[in-house]
This record gives sequence, structure tokens and C-alpha cells, in this order.
Amino acid sequence: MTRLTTKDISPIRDRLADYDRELTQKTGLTMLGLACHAMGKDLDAVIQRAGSFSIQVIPNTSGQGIISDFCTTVSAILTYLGFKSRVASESDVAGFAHAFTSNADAVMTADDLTFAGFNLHTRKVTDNSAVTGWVFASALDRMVHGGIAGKKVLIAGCGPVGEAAARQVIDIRGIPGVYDLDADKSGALAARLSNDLGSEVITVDTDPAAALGSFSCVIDATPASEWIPDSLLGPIAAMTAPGVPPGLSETGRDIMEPRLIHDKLELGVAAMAVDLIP
Ligand code: 2YG
Repeated sequence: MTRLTTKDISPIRDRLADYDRELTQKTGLTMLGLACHAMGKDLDAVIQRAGSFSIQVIPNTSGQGIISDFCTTVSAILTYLGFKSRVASESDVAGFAHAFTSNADAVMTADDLTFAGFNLHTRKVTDNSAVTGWVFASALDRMVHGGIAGKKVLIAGCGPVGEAAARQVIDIRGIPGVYDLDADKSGALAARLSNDLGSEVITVDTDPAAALGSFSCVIDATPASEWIPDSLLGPIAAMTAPGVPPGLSETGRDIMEPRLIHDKLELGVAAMAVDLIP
């Protein structure tokens, strides 16, 4: 679980419209459209509801404490998407109590390990890691020509984000190849996926860069930086990178730009909000 920094977060709110244009150009859908597509919700219905759906973002001081700009940026993303959102005036328990007494429809809050959303009416809980993996796999499907059905997709990083991405890849009838520095983790994920979903799963136990040659689609769900050599980027048709930082060098990001989607918070927050709307 990567802990974002204020440096990661502070540029986000001013480039939401630019990012929406980039996503629309690469996938045909906006942030909200991609989130609805990934979560199986009707975009028009969500747009109708969002304006009257209030989501309070509650600062959480536990563990390593507040990341400045985190809550304000989450709230800015929600407001940009059309939701009624604000940062709670109090943190932690008092913030939760106020959300209930002020009739918020939902809250979002993050400690060091979990970033979650709660619908205060339906009791629905949404988890950022799970929906982030889901929406980045969906974005890859929208970006690559002909979609990922029938294609092999390398998922690097077998944590909660990578696992959710792998499950969505299977849901869209792609063939996941799972890699992790810790081969036990990739082996365990491959076993879970084939047990749960009866699907073909390729375990990549060599160096992932070497594996790239046989995967034209990549989901980088690792916190590793610069693990993909620029020289191996040619055959990659499309890559989405929910991992922070993305595993590309600066040059690699320039090479991949037209067929790369990466962000540090936006798509995951959009998918959480859509997940909370009944
Ligand atoms: O309330 C606050 O300001 C802090 N307690 C927030 C702490 C968030 C820690 N988690 C992360 O930085 C990321 N895991 C958030 C999600 C990144 C996008 N996948």
C-alpha cells in the first residue's frame, strides 16, 4: 500500500478537466464514464443522482496522520464529478458523528492501511484498492484496440489492487499473467483466481521485464519505479498503472504516453463514489 505525499496530490485538483480530456481521448469515456463502465452503473442515472448525493470526506489522524491536501483533493475530485462533497470540519470520531447528524449520504476516510467509503443509508462499503484495480483494468480494456478479451494481460503486483485488476481482466475474458517480486504472492493469487473463477492464469515467475515480450497489455500495480526498461516498451499495446509511482522511466512515460493511463487518486475515487450510489 503506497502512502501518497502532498507532492503527489497537490497538482491533481487543477488538472481534473485536462485528465478528463485525456481519458476521453484514450478510452472514449470520462473519469465518471469509466467509473460507471467499470462498476456496471448507468452513467446518466449516476449523473442524475450525484447532484443530490452528499459525501463528506473525514480526515483521519491515526497512525502516520494527516497528509495535507489528501481530503481536500478527494473532495475536489468528487465535486468535479458532480457530487455534493465537502471535507468534514472535524476529524476522526467527531467527523463521523457530524456526518450522521448532518445527514450526509456517505462518508469517505483513510487511515494508513485502508481508504474506504460508506453509504450511511444502505451500509454499502467501498474499498479504494479493490475498485482501483477494477477501474484500471476496465480502462485498459477501453484503451486497447479491440479490447482485452482473448488477450494476455500482465498484472505486475499481486496485492489488493493487482488482485482486483486480475479479477476484472478475467471478467472481461482476458488472460491474466500475474507477477510479484514475492513469488509466493503471485502463486497464491494464481491459485485463488483459478479456484474461484476456473480461469486460465499464467504465473510469471521470471523477471517481469523479460515476460513483457509475450504480453501486449500491462497493468502496473506495483510501487516499484522504473522496472520496465525503455527498450522493451515497443510491443506493449497499452498500459494502465494504478501503482504509485508508475514503473516507467521519464523517457518510458514519453514513449508510452499515447497508450498509457496513470493517476494517483482520481479514477479510484470516481469508482468509489459510483460504487456508493445505490
Ligand atoms: O486523513 C488523512 O489525511 C490521512 N489519514 C490519509 C492517509 C492516506 C494513506 N493512503 C494512501 O496514501 C493511499 N493508499 C491512498 C490511495 C492511493 C490511490 N490508490
